[in-house]
Amino acid sequence: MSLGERLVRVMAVAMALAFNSLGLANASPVNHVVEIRSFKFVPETVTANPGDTITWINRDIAPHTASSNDGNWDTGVLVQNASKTLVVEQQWASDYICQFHPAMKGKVVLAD
Ligand SMILES: [Cu+2]
Repeated sequence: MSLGERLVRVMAVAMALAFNSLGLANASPVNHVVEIRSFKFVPETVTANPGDTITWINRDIAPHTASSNDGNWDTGVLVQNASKTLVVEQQWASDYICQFHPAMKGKVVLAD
């Protein structure tokens, strides 16, 4: 994990704690799993709260990415059976694609 990623993660946790202390969020962070199979994101749509994590796992032989259309987040290249976990942030609501196969589409929706 790079220093930047570490910082983002620490800030996300700090924000989640701040929201919790204000009573704005009552749920514990959830890890959502998206499998990439046969050139599809499964499930295609993830509904998450800031502070939750999403793990993408590539089950295909071909390499894939999960890359937000607005450029806010990116898993980087996932080779076969590789996974990447990212912490969901407030500005994450976005469609996303695989950079190698732009016909592959997914979506992150914020719960609130
Ligand atoms: Cu792909």
